[in-house]
Amino acid sequence: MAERLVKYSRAQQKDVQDERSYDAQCPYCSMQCKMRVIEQKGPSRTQYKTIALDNPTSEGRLCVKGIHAYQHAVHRERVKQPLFKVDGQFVPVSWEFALAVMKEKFTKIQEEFGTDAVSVYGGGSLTNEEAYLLGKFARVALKTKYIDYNGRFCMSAAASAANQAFGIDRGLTNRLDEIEQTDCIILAGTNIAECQPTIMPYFERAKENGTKIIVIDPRVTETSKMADWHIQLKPGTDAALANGLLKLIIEHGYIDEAFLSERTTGFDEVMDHVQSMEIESISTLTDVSVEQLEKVALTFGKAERAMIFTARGVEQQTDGYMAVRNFLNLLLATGSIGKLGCGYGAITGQGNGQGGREHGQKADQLPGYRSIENKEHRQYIADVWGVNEEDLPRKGVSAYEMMEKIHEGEIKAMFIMGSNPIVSNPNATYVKEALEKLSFIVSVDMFISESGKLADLILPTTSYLEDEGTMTNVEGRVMLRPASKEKPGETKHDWEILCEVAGVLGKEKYFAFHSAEQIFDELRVASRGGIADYYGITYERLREGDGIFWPCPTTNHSGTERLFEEKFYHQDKKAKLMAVSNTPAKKKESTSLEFPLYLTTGRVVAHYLTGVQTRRSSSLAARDIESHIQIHPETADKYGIEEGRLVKIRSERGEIVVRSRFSTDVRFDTVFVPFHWAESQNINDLISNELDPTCRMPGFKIAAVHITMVT
Ligand SMILES: Nc1nc2c(c(=O)[nH]1)N[C@H]1C(S)=C(S)[C@@H](COP(=O)(O)OP(=O)(O)OC[C@H]3O[C@@H](n4cnc5c(=O)[nH]c(N)nc54)[C@H](O)[C@@H]3O)O[C@H]1N2
Ligand SMILES: Nc1nc2c(c(=O)[nH]1)N[C@H]1C(S)=C(S)[C@@H](COP(=O)(O)OP(=O)(O)OC[C@H]3O[C@@H](n4cnc5c(=O)[nH]c(N)nc54)[C@H](O)[C@@H]3O)O[C@H]1N2
Ligand code: SF4
Ligand SMILES: [Mo]
Repeated sequence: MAERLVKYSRAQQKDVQDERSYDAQCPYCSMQCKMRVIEQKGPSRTQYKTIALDNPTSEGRLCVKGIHAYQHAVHRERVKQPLFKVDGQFVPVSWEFALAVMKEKFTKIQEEFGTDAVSVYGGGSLTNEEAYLLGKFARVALKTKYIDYNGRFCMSAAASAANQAFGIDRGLTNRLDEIEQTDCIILAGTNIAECQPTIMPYFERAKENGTKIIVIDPRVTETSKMADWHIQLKPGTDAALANGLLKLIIEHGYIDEAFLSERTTGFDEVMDHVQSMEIESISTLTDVSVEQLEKVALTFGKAERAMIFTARGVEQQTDGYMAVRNFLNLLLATGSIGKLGCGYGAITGQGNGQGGREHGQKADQLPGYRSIENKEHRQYIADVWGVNEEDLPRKGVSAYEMMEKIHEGEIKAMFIMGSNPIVSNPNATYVKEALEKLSFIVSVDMFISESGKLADLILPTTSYLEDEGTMTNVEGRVMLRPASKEKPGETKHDWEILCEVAGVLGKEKYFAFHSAEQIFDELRVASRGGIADYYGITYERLREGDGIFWPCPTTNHSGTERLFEEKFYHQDKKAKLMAVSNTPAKKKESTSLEFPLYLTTGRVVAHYLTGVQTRRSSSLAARDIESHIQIHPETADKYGIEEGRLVKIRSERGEIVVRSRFSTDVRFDTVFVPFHWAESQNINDLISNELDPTCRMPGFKIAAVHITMVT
């Protein structure tokens, strides 16, 4: 689709004295739709318009969030000067003062309690350059092992499953346009219609071509409405469901024996495991009839080409890693990978959720998806950074576990860049208490978020319209986000802030960068030879084209669009299957007399994550001004709840109050609450602290709750 023309009325034209346009990428989800924001200054007011720009991923589309994204960027509540808390109140201070405070605090705390007493908490909205620099900042400037980021709550289950099964973790193994060339698609726990709206036409075109679509979700959603089969399973039972499908596929002889023997290991064990199971007991566990399981298994098994996509519904569980592994078993057993129209997609969430998990923000990771516990990897990165290998810290702990380390007294300070932990972590009351215990918090943000309110120092950063850098989108395509709007007030880019703080800590020589491109050039070298190899990608190439898929090892390599055509990334070049239990070793929370309903949490189309940005957008806030509980009318009736009334939801951890919204789209035994609101509507006050033992993902998608109407 070409750029759309913007039409103005005559009155509007008269009012416009100065018009400027800024090309950018949407600050929200992983589609990274390209856009142009047009600013028109008149004598009485400034108005903005957003138009879509063409590119091969979003094909010139924007969703409602993208269209209105400028509203938070130009919002009057943007922080434009460093703020320092004095007697409980934030007062504006100079950058010199802010830097001096950080120097003093970090130095004192580290002298007294050791270098690990200062922690770093990052985010998937940061550009690749900033995510890379934040990892380097933690290891070289602060020398702390405690760094992790919000992607732990997002991509960690899918990432660890793909790493173990394939030896590499790139969200999509194929270009998006291959979706139109497949015969059958499973969408498990993903509500793309609300969460990546501009991806929908790929699936709609597939459907027009006759592709069968199977959606697995306990709720009817805008996504499930396009399905041929909607499996409305009981929350938390995806691992068992995949076992049922595997069992039936094996029984009907739909497995690809040649592929299994040449390109994989572990199938025999999976076969023995699922053959020992009763399909009826899987049906009872998942609450999906044997007939439905049969129909889906036949549709998937018969398809010549098939794809599976998972997202947080499957992954944000305390057995998320296992559940994803089982969907990968299904894909591998049928040989549906490494070929046209065959592949896997973990639909990445945040704008740079892909790049953000490759360059070293993770507790156990160095750039290029290297391991911080691997001697060779450590040596390589130490050489790139010009430091001694022995001086690099070892691995730390996951995001939520850092909160536990605060309670245990090991962590005394936190440097937060691009996250709002007290709203997005599970067991939120405990997390808030953790932040309150810290002796020093810095929040680098565009706004004073709920977590920012607890900070001692707020450092004002730039928005997507102002900050240039690369983002790796849902496809694994690295794209250059241009930014042309001048920085408002005294804001600085995240990367500039990191360089300046490192400078006052005496580490300026390791952070002597003057542009995002210079940082990217170091990142290229740091990633060279690693799994996520960006060496061949340059700003020049990105400026000229439509982005490049990693791995891209040399500057004349055209990028890797489809993975696994010849090999998987394990040493033996084979993919690994693994037997998965129907239920995790440690049982998930289940309903009881006291807590009779399942709570699941997620998103609505108009709001983004903890809502710090979208709640400040008047057009988006107008669509959903507050949180709600989606509840079946019959369930509501049973618990004496009326439509549109305030409902108290209680779990073992806490309680919140939100308004009821009746809907037959949700199961009788389940309620759904979005997580975009804070304080008395913070649903994470109800979520447990149990983590997946492999990837440390919390179980955001399941809790047992009790509900009552607030009279
Ligand atoms: N509008 C909007 N878009 C976004 C975001 C946003 O906040 N708002 N956030 C972005 C980010 S960071 C992410 S990670 C993605 C998330 O994208 P998604 O994972 O698609 O979004 P969710 O709403 O969290 O969950 C998806 C679905 O999982 C279902 N579900 C719940 N429990 C289960 C279960 O046990 N099994 C199965 N199979 N399904 C279950 C829910 O009913 C829900 O419809 O979206 C990105 N896009
Ligand atoms: N119950 C429940 N909880 C969940 C989830 C769920 O489905 N259910 N989903 C989880 C998932 S998938 C995710 S990704 C997390 C997200 O959790 P968070 O990281 O807490 O979410 P955000 O709202 O994106 O917080 C980002 C903060 O950074 C700021 N910001 C945005 N862009 C930038 C930038 O470029 N630089 C800087 N310095 N700051 C920036 C924003 O203003 C905001 O204050 O939440 C998780 N929590
Ligand atoms: S939120 Fe996602 S789909 Fe919507 S405009 Fe932004 S990048 Fe595109
Ligand atoms: Mo996410």
